[in-house]
Amino acid sequence: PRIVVLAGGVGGSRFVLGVRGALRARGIADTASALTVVVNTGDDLWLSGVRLQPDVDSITYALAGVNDTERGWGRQGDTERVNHELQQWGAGWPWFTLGDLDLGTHLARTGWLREGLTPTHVLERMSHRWPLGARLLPMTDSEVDTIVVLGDGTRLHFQEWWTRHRATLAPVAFENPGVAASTPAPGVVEAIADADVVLLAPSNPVVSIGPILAVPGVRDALRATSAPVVGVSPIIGGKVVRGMADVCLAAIGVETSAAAVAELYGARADGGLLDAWLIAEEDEQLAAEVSARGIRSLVRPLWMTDATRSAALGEAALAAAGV
Ligand code: GDP
Ligand code: FO1
Ligand code: CA
Repeated sequence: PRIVVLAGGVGGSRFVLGVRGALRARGIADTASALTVVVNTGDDLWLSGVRLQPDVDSITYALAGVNDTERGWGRQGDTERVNHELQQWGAGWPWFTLGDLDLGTHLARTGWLREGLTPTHVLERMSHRWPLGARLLPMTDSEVDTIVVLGDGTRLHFQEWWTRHRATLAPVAFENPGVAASTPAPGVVEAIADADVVLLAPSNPVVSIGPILAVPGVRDALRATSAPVVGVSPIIGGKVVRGMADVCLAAIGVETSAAAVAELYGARADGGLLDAWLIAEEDEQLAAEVSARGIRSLVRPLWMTDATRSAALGEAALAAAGV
């Protein structure tokens, strides 16, 4: 089957690993031909002269098996010698760590961008080092870094809000300057149109899936595809599993519940995106509410705590689409 996954960083990479695992369990060896991942680039940033793509790197490292699973970002066993030097110079941000191995990625990427390669081409090039078993596409080749707007009008880069302030400053809006003039990266619309199933990973609906959907043309492609669109809830038992997605949801007036996120994405029959929505066993009581909104709801184990459970979730999402 041809599968497209829309994904952010940690939740996205766990889920993509699960889908790849499900394909392998079905005996599909060439998973890269079957699995396309459209990755959020809304948390990207320039820092100390290099371009960072946190969600792109989280997924790349996770598929390669070289990610730091405890922190949820960066490379396993990384060191911080260069970061220490940068801090001594007063360069970069004191609350933001650039690991030595991770910096190698940023330098390679930035060099290629400077040579004129697009982010799509850079990611294609970076997909050759390890057998990732998936084709990765950035959502767009434009820079559309997320800006967080506070109640007093202060505007700060998403990374400062998220890592320095740990989402403790109440946001009133998330903006992606330039997104209205952006276009989907080459291959994104085509992949969605040609898919047998489109999966919305259990990623942050506001700052991971939100920016992807904000790229003009993506929503239309999702609405137009003949493939079923199946989402997986990032909320389990009324809680974000990890991270601060609840603060993001509150800022846009959405409750932290599996049903409210389904409503945010909307029923396809009703001008929204979803044909089906996977909710956790802990949220079984919400199934009727979701179904009443015209979204087929399926109760499944949603914890991606190990490779076996993640693959089972990947299989459940594919099965929900009948593929
Ligand atoms: P980020 O870009 O690193 O913030 O990661 P994502 O946006 O891809 O995913 C973050 C979201 O993943 C969190 O808000 C959680 O709600 C969700 N998440 C993390 N682990 C799990 C899990 O095991 N199961 C489910 N259903 N959601 C998860
Ligand atoms: N998150 C942190 O909490 N602290 C950091 O110092 C940090 C550094 C970092 C460097 C590269 C990278 O790709 C990601 C990094 N992250 C860090 C994670 C990142 O800020 C966010 O978790 C994501 O952007 C949210 O999806
Ligand atoms: Ca992210």
